[in-house]
Amino acid sequence: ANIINEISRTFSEYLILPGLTRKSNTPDAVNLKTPLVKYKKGEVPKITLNIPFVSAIMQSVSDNGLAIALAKEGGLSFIFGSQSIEGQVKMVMEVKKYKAGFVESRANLTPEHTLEDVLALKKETSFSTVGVTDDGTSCGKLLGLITSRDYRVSKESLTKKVKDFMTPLSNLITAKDGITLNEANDTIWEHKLNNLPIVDKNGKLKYFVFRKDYDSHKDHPNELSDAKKRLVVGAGINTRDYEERVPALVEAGVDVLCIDSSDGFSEWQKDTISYVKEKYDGNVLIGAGNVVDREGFLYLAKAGADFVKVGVGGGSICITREQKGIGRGQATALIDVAKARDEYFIESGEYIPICSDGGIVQDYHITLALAMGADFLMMGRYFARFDESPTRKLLVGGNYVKEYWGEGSNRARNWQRYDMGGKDNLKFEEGVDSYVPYAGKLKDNLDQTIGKTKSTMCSCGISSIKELQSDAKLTLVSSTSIIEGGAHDVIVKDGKN
Ligand code: MZP
Repeated sequence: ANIINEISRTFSEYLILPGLTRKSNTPDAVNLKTPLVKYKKGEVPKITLNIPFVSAIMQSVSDNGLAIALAKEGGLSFIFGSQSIEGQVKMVMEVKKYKAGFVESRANLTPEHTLEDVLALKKETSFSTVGVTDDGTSCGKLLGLITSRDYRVSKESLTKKVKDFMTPLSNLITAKDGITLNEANDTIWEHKLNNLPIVDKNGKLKYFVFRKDYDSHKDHPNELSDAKKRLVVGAGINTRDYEERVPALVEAGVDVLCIDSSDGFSEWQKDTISYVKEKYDGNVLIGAGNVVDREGFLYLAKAGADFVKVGVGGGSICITREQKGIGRGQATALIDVAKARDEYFIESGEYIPICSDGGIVQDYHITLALAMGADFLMMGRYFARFDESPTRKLLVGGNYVKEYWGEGSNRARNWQRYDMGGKDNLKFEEGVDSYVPYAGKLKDNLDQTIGKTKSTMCSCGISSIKELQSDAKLTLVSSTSIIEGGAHDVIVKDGKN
């Protein structure tokens, strides 16, 4: 064997050194835009993310609900491919039909409000939607109004719907038909896509959330600027059924594909990329991976990948390293691949973005990954914790948690992701079925994470991801200095440490 003497390292083994913070280095001045797909020198990429985050191609992470929430914040989801082609197409279409260009506004309504009040409010605020029952009862008097349009619905159908959604109530979140049962903030359920009517535990209408047209495109969510005003969405594919899956996804309006595999340095991936590039004359975008070194990157780059994903075995639910003994510390893998990407750019004039996939635990790992050369990050555990992820919220040991399982677990049975060309079944597990701490709404958490990233960049006197990649100074840390980095030698009052 060829022995690489360099130690394989993870994010926690590094820290960032502060640089000169100029007065102009304010968080507002930090730009987190980043290319999603390759571009030629002097040109612009076909898709740019407003924030450098994509959600993992996993059943327990990326459905249409999370995809909409993340795209609205400027990121992108890859809808999981370990499902039927029809199921995946439906999810992509749900995202594409969501009309970007709406903001949500809340109007407080009590059961005492009359229909006239509601209509007056609608007129006054130019809200575009309002719900009214067929007999003209005001929504304020109605138990659990579900309509999200200006159409009328019968009381019976509403009552039935409400009953349907009330039944599974047992401190759980249940995603059903786009409705999420939500115990947080003492609400019982809310409409997942439009967040319209919110009722309290007794079924009384608490307030109504309306949607309103944007009047400006400032701070717009991640949507294609080609005038369609549709949110951007990706989809995971495999190297087996792509001749059927890809045309269906393209027809559904998917913006970018990604081959989902635990080990992407393979001829199967090359064939899949060639098929997509040839069939669509280079017009359909496709990322590939995962790889952990220069050779893997160059192989996929030359095969025509629009971006390359980096990481084997670093995912929070992943046991590939234990099961197969393959992988590489995420930091070392990323640094190696980023170097190859930069050299390839100089040689070929083609910049192929790289995505660091898996292993982000602390928010500061994000800044480290970007500094090490990642153009964007794929995260599973991070997004699985939020209301918008597709899994159940449970009360376990007195704490709220959400379910999160790996694609290589028996639960997901995504054998295509681990396929080595043999029979169609998963021979051994490469992932676990787990819980992650419930963390609330995606937007609230993302705002905080972005705030931290920008703050670190300001400390370094850096205002863009490109600068971070070229100018940040990183240092290795000893295990003793890791202890120094937390609260130490004090008795912390809340007793947690
Ligand atoms: P993390 O953000 O939870 O640390 O890692 C998410 C990544 O783990 C995914 O994007 C994917 O590459 C990888 N993954 C998904 N399922 C498994 C598995 O079952 C896995 N082993 O490793």
